[in-house]
Amino acid sequence: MPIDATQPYDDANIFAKILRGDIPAERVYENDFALAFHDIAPQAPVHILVIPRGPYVSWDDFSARASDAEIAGFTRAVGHVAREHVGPGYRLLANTGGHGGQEVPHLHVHIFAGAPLGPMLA
Ligand code: IU
Repeated sequence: MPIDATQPYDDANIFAKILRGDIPAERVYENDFALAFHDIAPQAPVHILVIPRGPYVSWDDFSARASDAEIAGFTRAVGHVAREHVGPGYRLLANTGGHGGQEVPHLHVHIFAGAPLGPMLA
């Protein structure tokens, strides 16, 4: 069920639990501001999610409230994973809110790679 991207942050969400180490994830990379791990149901040969450590529901929320250091640290983490762990070429995606089809209410950027991906929208 897609979420409302304007809802308050709920720290019982599944990615908050991964960040706390309450449930496992196949971690790829982390820095002070972000964590990257393999998606549990990959939609490409390589499918990695990058999430900020801070409590942000969506891209809307993160871009409005996060500090410059958080935005820089998160962006650098996405870039690091894309450069070092995938390729050649990749796709970034941040589903946001209802029409965006966002399911998990903690901001995540999908990195898809590992094969030619074709056109984005059917
Ligand atoms: P979405 O952008 O909110 O639709 O993507 C959520 C993603 O989180 C989706 O690709 C799921 O497979 C993935 N995921 C996960 O990796 N681990 C989980 O425990 C759950 C969802 I729940």
